[in-house]
Amino acid sequence: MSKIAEVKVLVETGKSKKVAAAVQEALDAGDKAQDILDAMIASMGVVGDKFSSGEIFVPEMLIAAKAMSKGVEVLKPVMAGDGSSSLGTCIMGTVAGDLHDIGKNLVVMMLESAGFDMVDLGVDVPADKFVAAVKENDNVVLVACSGLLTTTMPALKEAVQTIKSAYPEMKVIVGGAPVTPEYAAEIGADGYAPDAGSSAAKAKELIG
Ligand code: B1M
Repeated sequence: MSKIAEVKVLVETGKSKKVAAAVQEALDAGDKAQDILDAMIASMGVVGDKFSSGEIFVPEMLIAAKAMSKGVEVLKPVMAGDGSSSLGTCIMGTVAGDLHDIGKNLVVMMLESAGFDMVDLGVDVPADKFVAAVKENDNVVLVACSGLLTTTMPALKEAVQTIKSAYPEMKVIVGGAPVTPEYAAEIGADGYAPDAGSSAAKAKELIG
């Protein structure tokens, strides 16, 4: 089995103690960080499908998520830039009622490597907390909101609208599996990105 295939199985089966070493071995064997990341994201898709079909339950999803996070930690220094240039501060969080953080963490990593100073508010972030963070931090040029559940799409809308009503000129980017470009536009976001990689280019474009 290739090292990447091994990483994929370890994430799918939630072997968090073994994932970091396997990711490091894949890197040492010459596999690209992006390919390893793509394999882990695909694993989470498999985990989600198994959850949908009733084959596994929330605890197994959680264990797989922990395993993926261990793998991402190893990739982080490899994928991150030198962070020497600052494009300004970006506030990021997963919206209220939503506990999914892997996608958010990947976006944080990519925006950081693109040159943003990231303030990560974590998960389950109420709309007002985004606004407070804009107020409390220097040189905020962007707010990034992540939402993974169809049930938290209204919270995403509330976050965007609350930020925009407090700071009409503030650029807001949104994303997450159920979010579409059309929905992003409908709720008043300035930008949308389908994945962490494209979020960096979109964020830079937004702050112009
Ligand atoms: Co949950 N979960 N989950 N879950 N979970 C999903 C999302 C689900 C699709 C699974 C399924 O049913 N197939 C489903 C949502 C269905 C829906 O609403 N359409 C679901 C459900 C139903 C639930 C619960 C309700 C289950 C329950 O309790 N009955 C519950 C809700 C809890 C809550 O949030 N209140 C729940 C709980 C959990 C765990 C806590 C157990 C765990 C999360 C742990 C954690 O994050 N630390 C979990 C997990 C692991 C998943 C799956 C399996 C994996 C999520 C993930 O990390 N994917 C997921 C199934 C799936 O994704 N296929 C599922 C990998 C990650 C890299 O992708 O987050 O999509 P993603 O991020 C992508 C893009 O979306 C984008 O970039 C990333 C890729 O580069 N992106 C952005 C994300 N944010 C962005 C922001 C941007 C731009 C791009 O700009 C700002």
